[in-house]
This record gives sequence, C-alpha cells and structure tokens, in this order.
Amino acid sequence: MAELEGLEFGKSDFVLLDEVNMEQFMENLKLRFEKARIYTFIGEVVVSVNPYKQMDIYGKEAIDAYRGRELYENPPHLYAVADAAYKAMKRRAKDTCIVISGESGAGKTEASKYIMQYIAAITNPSQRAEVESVKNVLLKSNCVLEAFGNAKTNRNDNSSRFGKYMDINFNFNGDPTGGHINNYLLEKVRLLRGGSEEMLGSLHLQNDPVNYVYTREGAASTVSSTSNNDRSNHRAVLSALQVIGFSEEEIDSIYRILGTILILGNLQFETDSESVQVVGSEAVSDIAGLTTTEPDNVTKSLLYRTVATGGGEVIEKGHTEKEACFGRDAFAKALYERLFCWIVARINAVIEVKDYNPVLHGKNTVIGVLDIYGFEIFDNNSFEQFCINYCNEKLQQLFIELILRQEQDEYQREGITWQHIDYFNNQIIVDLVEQPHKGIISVLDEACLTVGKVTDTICLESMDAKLGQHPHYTSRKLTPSDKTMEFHRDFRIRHYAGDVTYSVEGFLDKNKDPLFQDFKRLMYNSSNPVLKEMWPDGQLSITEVTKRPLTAATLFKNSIVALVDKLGCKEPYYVRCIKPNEMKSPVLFDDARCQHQVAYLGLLENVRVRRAGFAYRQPYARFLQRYKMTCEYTWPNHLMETDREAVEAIVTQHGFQDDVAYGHTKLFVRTPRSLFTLEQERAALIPILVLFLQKVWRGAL
Ligand code: AOV
Ligand code: MG
Repeated sequence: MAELEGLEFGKSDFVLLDEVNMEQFMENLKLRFEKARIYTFIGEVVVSVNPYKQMDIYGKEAIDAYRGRELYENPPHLYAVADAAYKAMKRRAKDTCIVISGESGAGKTEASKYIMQYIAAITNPSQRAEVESVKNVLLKSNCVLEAFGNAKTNRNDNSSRFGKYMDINFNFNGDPTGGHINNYLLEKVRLLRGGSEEMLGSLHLQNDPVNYVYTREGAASTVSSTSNNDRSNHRAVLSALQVIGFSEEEIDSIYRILGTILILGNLQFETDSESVQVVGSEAVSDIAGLTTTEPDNVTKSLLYRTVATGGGEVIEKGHTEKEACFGRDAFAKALYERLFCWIVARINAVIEVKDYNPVLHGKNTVIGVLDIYGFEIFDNNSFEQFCINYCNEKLQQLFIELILRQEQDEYQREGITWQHIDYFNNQIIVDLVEQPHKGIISVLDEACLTVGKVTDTICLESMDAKLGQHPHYTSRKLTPSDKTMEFHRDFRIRHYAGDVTYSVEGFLDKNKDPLFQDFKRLMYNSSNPVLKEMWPDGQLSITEVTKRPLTAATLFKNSIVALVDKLGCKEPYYVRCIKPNEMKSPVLFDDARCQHQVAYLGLLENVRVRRAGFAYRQPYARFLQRYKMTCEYTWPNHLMETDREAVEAIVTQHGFQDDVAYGHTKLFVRTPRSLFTLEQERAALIPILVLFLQKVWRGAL
C-alpha cells in the first residue's frame, strides 16, 4: 500500500498499522483528524470523520487528481471510492453500489452529495446536451428532497428524515442516462413540527413560523446554521423544481398543500351542547380555497366519518373532539407524506431511462448510492426511531455479510489457510425485530389486528411475554423492584450500536397509521388535478375499503428487505462515517464517543480481515486470458497441464510469488500493486500486438 503522505499525518490505510488493536486504531484516527486528514482507508473502505468545517479538498483539482486513477495512487478520499465504483462499472460492466453508513450527524448526506458531484464531473466529457440534462436533474433533485425531507433534530441541524437510495444508470460510454430514486419511510411527525422552514416559512401566509402550531412546536423555527440563508435556499429550491421540470401549476399545488397543512395545524374544535364544531369559519374556507374543494365537504370530513355497519348499511358518525383532533393531524401528516412521495415519483418520471435498447446501447449498468438516516438515540425514542434503528441493523448485517463473512467463507472454500476472525454478528437483533410470529413487528401487527381496545401498554405486555427472555430485549416489568413499574411504558433494545429505550406510547397508532377514508375522498374530489393524482384511493367507497392495509412497520420492513436484496447483488463500496463529537465542533475529538463508533461499526475486524486477506482474486482461466501476453511461457497458448500452473509461471516471471495464494479455482493477490504492474505491462504490449496483428492480416508476415 502506498504511503503518499508524510508519516506526520498518520497512516493513510489502517491496514498499515504496526499492530491491529483499538489503541493504535484510535491514535491514528485522532492524529489524522487533528491534521485535517478526515479520510482513511481500510483497503477499499473509506473511513470518514465529520470535520464540521468546510474543507478545501473537493474542487476541480482534486477531481482531476482522482479521475481514472487506482485507489492506492492518491491519498484516501471519497473521490477514490467513487472512482473505484465507477471504474468497476465501466470496465467490468458490474453494477456497483456505494453504501454510506454511520450514526446521525456523522456526515452521510454530505458524503453522498460529494460522490454525486464527482460522478457528474467525470462523466460526459463531450458535453452532450441530453446527458448534461440528466446530470442536472440528478443533482438538483437533492436540493428539493432535502428541502422537504430534512429537518433539525437534537443530533443534526439538517437531519435526513427519510432514507434515499438513488440508482444512476449508465450507457456503454459510461455516461449517465437516467436514474431512479427510492425513498424510505419519512418521519412525518417531526417535519410538521419545526422542520424545513425554508419551505414552510416561505409561503408568506404569515411571515413568522411562530404563528403556526406545526412549525412552532419544535421550538426551532430558526436553525442557527441555516437561517441566514432561508431566502436564498428557498430560491434555490424553487429554481431546482423548475429545472427538474415541475410545471407552474404543479409548483403552485405544492405551495397550496403546504399552506393547507399549516392551516390545519391551527384549526381547533369545540364541543357545544350537542356536537363538535370547528372554531371559526375562516380556516375551513381557506382550506377549501387552497385545495379547490367545497367548504361544506371540508367541514364534514373534519367532523364525521363514514362507516359501514355490519348489515352493510353506510352511516355517518360524528367525531368526538379528541377524534377530530386525531383525524386532523393524521390528515396533515398524510398530506405531507403523499406530497413527498409524489415529488419523488415526479422526479423519477423525468430521470427514468427511456427508449433503452440493449442491443443498440449495450448493457445498462448502474451505480447505486445509499444515504439513509443514521442510528439515533434521543431522550424520547418512539416508533420512528425503532424503524430507523432497525434499518441500521439491517445495513450492518449487510456489511457483515459482504465484508466479513463472505470473505472468510471464500477463503475456506478455496482451501486458503486462514485464521478465523471473530466479529459480533447482529443477526440476533435483526431477528428480534423482524422474525415472523415472534419478532417485535409481528407482535405489533397482531395487536393492531385485534378487534377491541388494545392499548400500547397491553401490546407491550404481549411483547414482554414473547420476548422477555431475549438477550437483547429488556422490559421494566421483569425487574419488579423497579419503582417505575406502574409506568410500564417502555422497552429497551440492546442494539449493535448501543442501548435504546423506546417509549411505547403511540406505537400502535403509528403502526396502524389510520386515515379516515373521508379525507381521501375529499382530496380525490378536488378539482385540482395534482391533488387528485396524489389520492387515487379516494375513489373507493367505504364498503370497498374493508380490507386491512399493511401496517407501517411491515411496509417498512418489506421495503428495507427489498433494499438489502438490491444492494446484495451489486459490488459494494463502503463509506463509514464517524461523528467526532456531540457539539458540532471542528476541533473536538471525543475519544470515548469515537471509540464506541469504531467498535460497533466493526472497523477493527474489518482491518483484520482485510490485512489477513487478499485484495483481488480471479479464476485462473480469466487471469490467464488477460495476462498471458506478458509471459513467454503462456503466449499465445501455454503447454502446461493446468491453467493454475500457467498462472504460476506468469506470477513467478513477474516476481510477486510472495504476494499471492493459490486457491482451488482462483488466484488470490494480496496487494493491488502486483496487479497494477501486470496491467501496465499489458497496456504497453497492446499497441505492439495490434501492429503485429495488422501486419498478419495484410499478409506482410
Ligand atoms: P448525516 O446525514 O450522517 O446525519 P450530514 O451529512 O447531514 O449527517 O452532516 C451533518 C453536518 O455535518 C452537515 O450539515 C455539515 O455541517 C457537517 N459536515 C458533514 N460532512 C462534512 C464535510 N465533509 N465537510 C464539511 N462539513 C461536513 V442523519 O441525516 O441525521 O443520519 O438522519
Ligand atoms: Mg443525512
């Protein structure tokens, strides 16, 4: 491995540590952070520490330095992994993915943006207009999705409240031809309470977000690190929407929906002698105006729900004040969620690869970039944190599978001498959450399906009964001496990244995620075509919607399982992000916090596997095919008994026999440098061979 920087900056690859132990790892990580070297390799994995300050390392010069170079030719950088993924895709027609992981605030979203920018910068050198326009939309989509899908949390001022996986499609030239975005569970509660000011505040309904309950509740209407730019951010979002191709009518509808949500948040109910009423008439007429619906219908959906009785009769049932409030909030959240999903779908329609003909255009290859919400622990953790942390368990499982397990399995299969390296396998926690019939999600779903009054507390009791013995599950009930027993409202999961206590309050409602059909119908009957499009299920009558929809947790689980499957069949590249401290400080390196992250991310095990392992491997026949021209005994054909012997001849001739191991079917090469030498020789020989062949064809030889 190359030492490209002086030793005063520490080791650029953890594989080069004198000894692999936590102490040396942390020493190196800290030294590099202090010397403003925020990236370090573990082989092909990049470990990144959030610098919390602008770094001058992403400009055009840096891009040029990394373009088309091998990983070990330059200091560690996101660009190096991006380029490696790009080369694998272009040279070997491999679908690849870049998985960015780390806890909340560790720098995943920033990293994903730099990676996208790099890919955009190195492609389409001939500036073809249609490719440029695809690139432009891909880049601009970030800005729009962030405006709607990010919010301030205690852990990150600009926290992604949705998961994003973006596939970029490439043609045989290696130029982007389109893409597709998958979005995962949006944490809609928070987004209504004090997030995305630049969007919500910009409606000019009233200038101050403090006037709206939904934007006031978070007590964070101005986010110190972003508020100075509210106006210009808003302009940027608007212009991004226009560039992507949203029509004036669509943009107008987006604002109308945001306006509706804010007004809904302020709308109140009162109970007079016999029934529940909306306070004042202005809110209702405003909502009707913004959504192009009839005020009477708005009032009706806010105060009544249509239900089908057992006998098939359809009746209207008045809400209690509590139900009305619940319905109003559920409606506001659903409006926001559907708006977000619609925006993603709308962007996808623009960037989808059209008219692709594999015969004409060759294999359509893909680079996927995953930026999802990081593991999080708040003072009060609810259903959303449960889903987010489960998702992180799944991604850690994928990392283990791809980087730690498969690697070791292959050595064993190929008969390579190998000292097994132990690691913590978090499958047990994944099972705790998702196992059919037994896992937490299944217990939650069961409770949601039960007819009659099942409360969060009852649901928790059945979780205790089923999972009380699980080593990663703790329930207060199991410790009777605990004085808080009567407040038996939480359970604790020992996650791979730490213990999280979840308050079970609201779990069932959030899992059922109910929205009265009356609101859906109201929206479907809007004369605004954009709104109508978002609510196709509003056309169903109440008797048609008796089938229970899947619960939020199950939908989420299914989407994450599909995501992991998708990533699993691509060649993975990893960025592992570390958050240096809780204060967002550019100078503080909190040893304990960092060490904790290094431990749970399994980075030490990663170094051990990598160090003992082999960077490259190739079946004998394929290796021979590519490099036989570099050795007199194998060119044009070898006369040895097996391909393996022929490969041995090549390796020995080039003098790197100490750098390889011979498996049953494959050659394993420890350091990339050896292959690089071969590649260089091959590249030098090709023009000579071409000349030679041309002469043969012309009959000159
Ligand atoms: P996250 O995506 O990992 O958290 P972000 O990428 O949003 O974290 O990073 C949090 C903040 O750290 C950013 O807003 C920047 O201020 C700063 N930061 C991160 N990376 C860099 C960098 N390379 N250079 C300069 N500043 C950086 V979450 O979305 O909460 O899991 O759900
Ligand atoms: Mg993020």
